[in-house]
Amino acid sequence: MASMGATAQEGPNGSLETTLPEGDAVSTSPTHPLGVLPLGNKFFFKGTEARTFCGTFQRFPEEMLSLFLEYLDQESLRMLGYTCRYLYAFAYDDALWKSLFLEANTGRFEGKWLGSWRSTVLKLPAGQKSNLDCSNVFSDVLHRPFVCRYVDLEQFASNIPPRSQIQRFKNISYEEFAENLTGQPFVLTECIQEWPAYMSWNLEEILRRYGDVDFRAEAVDWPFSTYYDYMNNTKDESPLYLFDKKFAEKMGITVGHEQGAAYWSPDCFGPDLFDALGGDRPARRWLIIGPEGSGSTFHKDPNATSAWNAVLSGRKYWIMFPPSAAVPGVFVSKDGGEVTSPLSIAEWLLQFHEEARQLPECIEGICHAGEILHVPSGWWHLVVNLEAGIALTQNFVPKSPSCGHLSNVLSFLKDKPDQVTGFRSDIEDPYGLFVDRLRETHPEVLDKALEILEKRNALKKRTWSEAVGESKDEPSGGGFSFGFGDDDDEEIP
Ligand SMILES: O=C(O)CCC(=O)C(=O)O
Ligand SMILES: [Fe+2]
Repeated sequence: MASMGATAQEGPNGSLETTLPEGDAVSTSPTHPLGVLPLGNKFFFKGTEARTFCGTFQRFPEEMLSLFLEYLDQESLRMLGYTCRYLYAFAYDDALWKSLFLEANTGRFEGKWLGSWRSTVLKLPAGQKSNLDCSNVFSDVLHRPFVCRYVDLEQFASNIPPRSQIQRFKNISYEEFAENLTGQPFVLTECIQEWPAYMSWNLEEILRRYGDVDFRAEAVDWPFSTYYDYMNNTKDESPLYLFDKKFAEKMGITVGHEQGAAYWSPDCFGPDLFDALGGDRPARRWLIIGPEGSGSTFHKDPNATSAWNAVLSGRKYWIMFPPSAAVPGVFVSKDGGEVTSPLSIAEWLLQFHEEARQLPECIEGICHAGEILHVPSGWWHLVVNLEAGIALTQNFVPKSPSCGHLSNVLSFLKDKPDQVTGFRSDIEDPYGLFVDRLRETHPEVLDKALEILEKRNALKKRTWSEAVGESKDEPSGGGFSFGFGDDDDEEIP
């Protein structure tokens, strides 16, 4: 981490300044708004540390102090902050105010974004800045998010080794996709140029036409005009990301090949087998808008679906790994249900990018405006916006001769019902429903996918029997079946 390698020097006005070792991962960033410095700087400091004056709180390690403050309400947090400089710096931490905002504003937010969560919660006049100098506060807890906020993202997106460069094609046919590419990430560079959405949407145009429309951004619903103010004036380390699945209805647009549609799924991706579910299908499309530095931490897409992600404006850096890879810094529960990546995007990039790039399975690339990227089912991906921008994404179940992707989805719906997402709550058995509908619409495809599943299960049982030294004829008793944690280990693309 940069903050750890930082050293202190006397600045021109006698104050301490942070200088970073040459080649460090951080750009020349502005100083922390309160002047807080990384913890290590205290060893070079000759004056009296602010921490000395915070009474009993001195006994708390800084991580614990910050956790404690999460339990305070607005008024207590504000008042505690006025007791001394050290606590002021901690109580000023905008992540705490973001939580307070989210607790207090569960419905539609009618107020104005005032430049920080603290100012917005306390309704402080925009532009009012604290002039309390906290340059004798030394804290990695407070300084690290600030360093991450100003990290130069371009360094991670450049010098991609040729062997891990994502494949790029101008355009491809459905046959090429279905036969060879359903299991490969790739970028298409000339495929969405005809979309009216690509030709006419930009942030200002969306503001002009849909400024009053509420969009979902993580846990909040904000009119686009408020989100626009936010994205143009936020210092959040992990900016709130607009991710809305009802955008088409809200914007009054149509999607598909009919006259007047704003965009359509490129022909090369072929049919989506979830269409067999008609109105009972799970959520499939999202509008994504965010500032530079926003993005998605490592995940696999829902229900073992594949996806495409089209950049209408801005630029996205993608780093991807195949389903069975162990991604550095990402911890997965045994059933694959819980992904723990306790780090923000910038923290992950700073700590693990170099190591991840060494792995032979690593795939990386930049998707520019006008390009579309394919995410095969089960692939891990982290995505960061190198510039503010707009994207459209759609998840689907590709139809391919091998039927491997359909079998992945069927096995996910059947074996991981607690991880299935996006279906209406009244649909109790998504697996059963999907099988019934496929039997009506695509019987041969269904049979082939079920056959693959059977073979896969038999292979698992055999592997288990061999592992515990049983012969094939003497399976382990009691109908016990062994799960390998993640079915994707044996993904058949
Ligand atoms: O554009 C992005 O941030 C990526 C979105 C994504 O991975 C998803 O929708 O699953
Ligand atoms: Fe995704």
